[in-house]
Order: sequence, then structure tokens, then C-alpha cells
Amino acid sequence: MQPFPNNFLWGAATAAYQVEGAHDVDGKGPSIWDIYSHQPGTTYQGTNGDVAADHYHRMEEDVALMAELGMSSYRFSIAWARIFPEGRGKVNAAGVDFYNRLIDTLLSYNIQPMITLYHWDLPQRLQDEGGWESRATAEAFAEYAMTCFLAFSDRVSLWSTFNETVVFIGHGYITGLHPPGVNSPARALQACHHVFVAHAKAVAAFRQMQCDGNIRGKGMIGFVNVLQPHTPASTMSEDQKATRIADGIYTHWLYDPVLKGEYPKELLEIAQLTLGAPEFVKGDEKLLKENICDFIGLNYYKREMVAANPQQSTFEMNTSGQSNSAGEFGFKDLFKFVRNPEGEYTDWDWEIYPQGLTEGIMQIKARYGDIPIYITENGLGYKDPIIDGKIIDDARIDYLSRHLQAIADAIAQGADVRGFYPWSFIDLLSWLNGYQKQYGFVYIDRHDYLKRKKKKSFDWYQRVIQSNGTIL
Ligand code: BGP
Repeated sequence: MQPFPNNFLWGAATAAYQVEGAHDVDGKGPSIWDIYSHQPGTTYQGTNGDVAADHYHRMEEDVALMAELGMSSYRFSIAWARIFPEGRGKVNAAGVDFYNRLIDTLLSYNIQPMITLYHWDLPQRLQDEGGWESRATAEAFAEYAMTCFLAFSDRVSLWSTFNETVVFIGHGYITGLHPPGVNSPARALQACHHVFVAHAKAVAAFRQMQCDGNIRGKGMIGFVNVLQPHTPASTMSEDQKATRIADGIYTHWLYDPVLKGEYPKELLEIAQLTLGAPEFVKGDEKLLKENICDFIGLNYYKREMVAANPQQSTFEMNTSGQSNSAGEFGFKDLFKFVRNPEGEYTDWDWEIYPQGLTEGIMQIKARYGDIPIYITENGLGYKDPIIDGKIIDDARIDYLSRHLQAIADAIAQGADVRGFYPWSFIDLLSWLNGYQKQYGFVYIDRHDYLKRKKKKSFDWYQRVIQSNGTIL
């Protein structure tokens, strides 16, 4: 049996704020990241996406490189504030035009676009009006999504609404490391609920447009989540229990609403009892239930080992209404992530554990059934060595080939994995780590007018694609 099906999509991914640059060009409005990254002390050495990889101006050159690589699909996000500079209302034609040109250029090389509607760059205007804590943002998102479906869906059949809720809500509203820099689990849960509402409204609009014949025949809409499997740090029952809690918070809370149309019941009760959030309005349950995804996108970088936190080690303690407001989603103090003493780690302390990708995919299949899966991100953040002018990123080749093997293993065990989008196609901005943490197949010389150079991994991935993964 061959490791990957014949129609497997070989892709790569980017996101608008991290790659496009041109932050204030052709009528684009400011996003929360444009504003936040300009505030002192928010990002690594004050780096920002004002220029990024300047993909906005070099799109044709970049797509030609994707074609040379042999990609059959490209995952990118749309900058909401390019389409609606103020978040809603008047459409910016130049923004629509950029994505029309990008899509047409991709299709001219037979590269299938996969669009993410929201990869964290909320229009600042909507943030000023309350951001994701305001229900009106969900309405604005539905308007934005419909505008994109109408403009692009005649040529685009793969759509995802949101990228990694746990990160933009977790960092935006709990750790405070992303905009809007809040530290409140209750506010996080309410904002997160509005994201699920926004998602469901966009799915409903998509389905309606499919019925009306406005969307290309086989169009599918999904959601992209972090896939972070948890392993107990020991065989002790406390650690096993802590791991189940971590699964509940980091996985079930974020996947159940979009794949089962409901929150995990026990967790929801505890959250509403102890934090008073999320609050629903009439019809929310029905909306979620009726708008389950067509596919799920999984972003896998690492797994976490979980141990009980001796300071407060029982889940039940929280049901008594005790305050636990310091933790992630309100429950973090019930467990902690610990380092695996035998683990292999990146320079940023992310455990390299390819087998976790197989395990995570199989856990998703076990809980949610035969949902189509795309691996929408996977990659190694690394300071690439340059030897005699060549970028020799052997560590990335090793990382990606082991993770591809892990995907092949999941397929062999019956998972419906349909595509692979390594992060990232080209070196781009890492949100909090600037330009030093590289992920791409293509290097950008930031001292030589952003000149593109193919890395060693480019040639490797080209051969993988040509052989449909059989050379692994
Ligand atoms: C994911 C994001 C990407 C990308 C990637 C690497 O969470 O969806 O946008 O940034 O992580 O993360 P980092 O740049 O922090 O290494």
C-alpha cells in the first residue's frame, strides 16, 4: 500500500500578518497586530509585520516558487482589514483585487487555495468596539465571511473560519501576551464563545450559499485547532487525572463545539458556576448544533507531559466555588506541564515527538468519528545555518520527514488525512519571536532586499511531492 492517497494535497501554509507586509497600503485598515506590535515591549526586539516577507508586492514571484516546489495546495489567510478597513460596512476593492490575483495566479499553476478567514488580525476598529468580547464582532465576522464566499468561492473550495482559538484567546485574554493583552479567564471564555458563534454563523451562510448554487460544487468549510496530545508524567492516578483535565480544557473545550455542536457538559457547568462564563443567548445551542464542520484542520508542533499540581490537585475543589482565576481557562492550577526528562526539544523548548501526531490524529478519530482531516501546520522553528551561502536546514528535513511518517502511520490505521501544509512556505514573522525563528522552505535575506533563496529542505520537499511521499 502506498503511504499517501493519490489525491493527497501537498501544501504549505502562511498567514496574512506574518507574510504580507504592506500594512497600510491600498486602503487597508489597521489590525490589532499593527497597533499592538508598535507598542514598546510587546514583541521580540520590537519586530512587527509592517514589511514581513513583502509577499503583498512579491506575490507572483512567491507563487512561481510554490509551483517549482510542486505544491498542489497553498494555505493562506485573508487580512480582514484589507477587505473591510473598518471591520464591516464599506468593502475595499483593492483588497479584494489582491486576493483575486493571488487565487488566479495559484490556479494558473494548478495550486488549490485553502483560505483561512481569521488568523488573528482583527480590524482595530472592531477591537475598539469590544473585540471578541462583543457579540457584534460575531455578526461582523459573518458579514466578512459572506463577502469572501461571494467574491472567491467560485474558485476556492477549501475554507476554514478560524485558526487556533486556544492561542489567540488564551494569549489575548489570559496570559495577556497577544492583543488585547487582557488577563481574565471569565472574559476569555466569553470571547471564545463569540468565536464559536461567529464560526457557526459563517458555516450557516456557507451552506445557504451552497444550496443557492453560489459555491463551487465540492466546497468544504472547517475549523483549525492546535493538536496538542497530553501524556501523563507518571503512572500515578493524580497525573492521569490531571491529564484528563488538560484534555478537557485544551482539546474537548475547543473541538466539541465545532465537531459535536456542544460544549463538554461537565466543564461547562464548572465554568459557568465558578467563572460565570460563557453566557449564552437564546438560540446559541441550536446554532452550534446545526453547523458542524465538514473537516478539521490540525496544527501539530508538540505534545505536553502533564502532572498534577500538588498545590491544588482535585478537579472537584473548583465545583465548591473556590476562586481559581489565576489559571488558563480558570483551571490551570489543577495541573502543570512538565519537561520530559528523556525528551528531544527545539531551541524554543518545544518537545519534538512525531509519534504524538499519530496519537493525536487517532484520538480525534476516536472522539469525533471519520471526519476528514488536513494537517494545516507542522514545522520546526530553528535558526538555520548558512554554510558557504547555502541554507543547510537538515534539522528541518529530519523533523518533517519523521512527522510525515507519523501521518502515514495514522492513514495506515484508518484516519482520513487528506493533505499536509507544513509551516511555513517561506520565512516569515513569528508573532512573539521576530524573524530569528525560521520555519520556511524559502529563506529571505533581510540584509539584501528580502531576496528569496531556496533552502536544502526545498529540494527535499520537492522530491517528497514528486514521489507522493514514497521516498520517505
Ligand atoms: C501557530 C500559528 C502560526 C505560527 C506557528 C509557529 O500557533 O498558527 O501562525 O506562528 O504557530 O509559532 P511561533 O511563530 O510562535 O513559533
